[in-house]
Amino acid sequence: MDTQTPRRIAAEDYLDALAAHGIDHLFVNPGTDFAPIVEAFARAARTNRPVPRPMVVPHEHAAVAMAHGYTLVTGRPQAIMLHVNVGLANSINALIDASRDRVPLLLTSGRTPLTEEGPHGARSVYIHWAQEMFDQAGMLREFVKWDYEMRRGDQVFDVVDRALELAQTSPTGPVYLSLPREVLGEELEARPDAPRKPRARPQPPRAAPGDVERAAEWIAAATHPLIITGQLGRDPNEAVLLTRLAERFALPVVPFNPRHFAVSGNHPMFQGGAPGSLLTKADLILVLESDVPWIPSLASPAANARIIQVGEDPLYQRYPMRSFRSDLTITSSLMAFLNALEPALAERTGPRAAELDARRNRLAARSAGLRAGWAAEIEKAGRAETINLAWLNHCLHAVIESDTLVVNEYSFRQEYCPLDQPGSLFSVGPAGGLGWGFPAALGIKLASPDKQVVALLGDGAYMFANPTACHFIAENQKLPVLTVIYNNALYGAVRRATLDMYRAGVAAEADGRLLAELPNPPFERIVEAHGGHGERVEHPSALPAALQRAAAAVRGGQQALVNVICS
Ligand SMILES: Cc1ncc(C[n+]2csc(CCOP(=O)(O)OP(=O)(O)O)c2C)c(N)n1
Repeated sequence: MDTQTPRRIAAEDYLDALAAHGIDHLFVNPGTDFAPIVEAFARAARTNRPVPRPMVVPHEHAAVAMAHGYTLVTGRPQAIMLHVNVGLANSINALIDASRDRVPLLLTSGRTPLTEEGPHGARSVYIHWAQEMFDQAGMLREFVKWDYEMRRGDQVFDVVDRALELAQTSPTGPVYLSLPREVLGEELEARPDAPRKPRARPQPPRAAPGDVERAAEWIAAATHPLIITGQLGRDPNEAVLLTRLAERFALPVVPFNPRHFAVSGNHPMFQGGAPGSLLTKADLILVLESDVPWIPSLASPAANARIIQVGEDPLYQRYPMRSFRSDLTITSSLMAFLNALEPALAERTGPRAAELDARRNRLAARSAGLRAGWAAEIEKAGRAETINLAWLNHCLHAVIESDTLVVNEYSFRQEYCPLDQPGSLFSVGPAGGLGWGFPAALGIKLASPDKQVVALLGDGAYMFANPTACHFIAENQKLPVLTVIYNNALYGAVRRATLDMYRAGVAAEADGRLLAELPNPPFERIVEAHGGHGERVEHPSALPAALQRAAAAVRGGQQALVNVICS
């Protein structure tokens, strides 16, 4: 036997299996459980075998959110490996975001060695006893579609196939695999070289023709239709198709807490992010991939309005409670539904062109009125002494280019900063686990190195992101992102919630600020410590130039942060 060639170990099969599934990156935060993975990467480098690129991310939350961002752009799931139960625990906030955002990911962590002595890889350090759990996956089972433990080295390919086919099957989402180090380190018998044939996957669901006909019938018969979107636009083609339908059939669109670009803020059918009177006046509401299409405690559709809900999992089966009315519930991918809806609607609305023209004009006038109001707000904001949300968004518009990708963790508004490109917006998922925006922006930049990536974050959201870890990655992995902090020195949402519930309460005497006020440190110096360009801006007139300088630094390959002190 050639003593120079060590026997193949299961960790090598594991990396091969990931590569065979098109996984480009393994985002890692390592520990004592990683030795076979390190060995497998070293062996792959020596033989030039194609394996995913390992990237050390110095916080587990950031590792998962980076993978999340990367997958949003590419559509391809990535893999993450963390250190046993403790590293895994650090990632759960980001996992909840990915899960509720239905992002397919392969989340893995080591498992402390099972054996106390004996086999190669048995326990060898003090922590190996206390890190064992009765049910390591139990802490995250609710947020994954499937979990499993790798039990045999010769089963690696089958397990990885199973994990990734489930993650990518509608409704898509994260899966979890635990990897005991003895199993990863198992020496394998030679395996046959025959190429593995990929297993056929089921297609995303398609609306039944009868349901499309009924939906078209109802939409065509409506006088005051309304479309509410949530996740629509993850596939940019959905936004293209929706825009065409909205225009052709005079359908107003309200992207309500949108996660992606659904329609341009410049389009006359865009009616703002808050439905206002459109919701209560509508006689037909088409809900497209929205888990929460309105807030019932604030406003609800009229009793006689017909509601159609469409989505790949329109009941949101993993939500314990959700009771939005529906008269027609359709399980379908949006592309399949909208493509089928267009001809069905055309057939029914053909003879009513004049009626549609009148509605189109009415909606365009409404939209122009809204736009005039937003412009007036911006104009007033520019004359103020302090910066507000409208002014920040407006100034941001000047640095947004046709290929810019905007990452939003709370403060972005198309009303003041209209976008034009489908696929240009990525917002924090519906669970709102904060800290997502900065690392997601890094993953988005990793997936789109030639595009400008701008992350708009609250000061709270920025601190939840483990900013030092994120700036470290930006510098270390050469991922220059422009981070703009809407810094109100406050957990604004917490204050609003207090005032909503206790406007006449004692807490209101302190303006609801108790537990919501934050210190206001010089965040711009944190980026400087990582080789970046930092700016602090306090006056509205100084903001445009500061953003331009920061954008120029990013174009030059430097990460940048603008700390915008807001009212
Ligand atoms: C991980 C996590 N912890 C706590 C919260 C609760 N929370 C919701 S909004 C918010 C305030 C966020 O502050 P900031 O990002 O500055 O935005 P602002 O509300 O001031 O606009 C907090 C703490 C959360 N959503 N996620």
